[in-house]
Amino acid sequence: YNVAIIDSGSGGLSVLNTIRRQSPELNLHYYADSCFSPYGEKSSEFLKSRLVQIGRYLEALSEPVHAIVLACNTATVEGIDALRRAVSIPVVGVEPAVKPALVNPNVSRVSVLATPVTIGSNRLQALISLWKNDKQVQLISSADLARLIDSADSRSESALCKEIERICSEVTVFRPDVLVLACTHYPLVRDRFEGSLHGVEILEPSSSVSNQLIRRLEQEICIDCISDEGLPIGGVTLHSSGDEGDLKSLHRWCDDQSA
Ligand code: DGN
Repeated sequence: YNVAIIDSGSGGLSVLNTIRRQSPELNLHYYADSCFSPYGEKSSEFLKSRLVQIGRYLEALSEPVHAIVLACNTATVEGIDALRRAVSIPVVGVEPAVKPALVNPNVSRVSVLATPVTIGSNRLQALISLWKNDKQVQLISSADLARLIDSADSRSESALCKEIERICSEVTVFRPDVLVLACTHYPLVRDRFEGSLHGVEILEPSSSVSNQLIRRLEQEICIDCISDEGLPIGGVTLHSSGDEGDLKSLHRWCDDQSA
């Protein structure tokens, strides 16, 4: 079975790596919209029209795609409905791991880190209001972090370190129990957050997205995706709206380098 995964750049590879670990038999197509990344401050109209175009491109691949994972919080907030209307296959979006953080009785303070679009979205606000009760929530937005993770050059490495330092000092002042990474790019540098934020649990949604994908595939096309021994190992194909260099730099975030 073929599944396509979309993100503005490399972020969705955090979701791809988890899907691949949980369901190695799936054949995965990864689409990075590198030519138009980052998505973090793009208009809603622009994101919708990009997603519709990408959805049509993926549906027209010579191997039929059975489901799409929109592995980008920003694009899910702005355009998942437009993408669902444009294609005839199931589309699974990504939801920030706010609920699992807030329903935990041992947690009283939660920081949420995301792009400006996600932080300002009604969807995130609604999720927080639904589960907040008497808990304290800190919202931190970064306009640059996703772009810096996408960039491979050494100049952006020092800017990346600075931005992570800025975020970690804001988080440290708030003293949360949990940090929710609400942009799929951020788990790719999870170890850097862990290195600076001792005692703060870090949550990200890639396992829930992967489980939701399997449920949708089972419901919609009546297949049994749960790995059986002897099933073939699927492959990964990388697609990008950018150039060769963008495709090369995506490789470094794939857990399985043969992708
Ligand atoms: N990975 C995207 C997300 O989850 O929001 C990042 C968007 C971007 O391009 N800034």
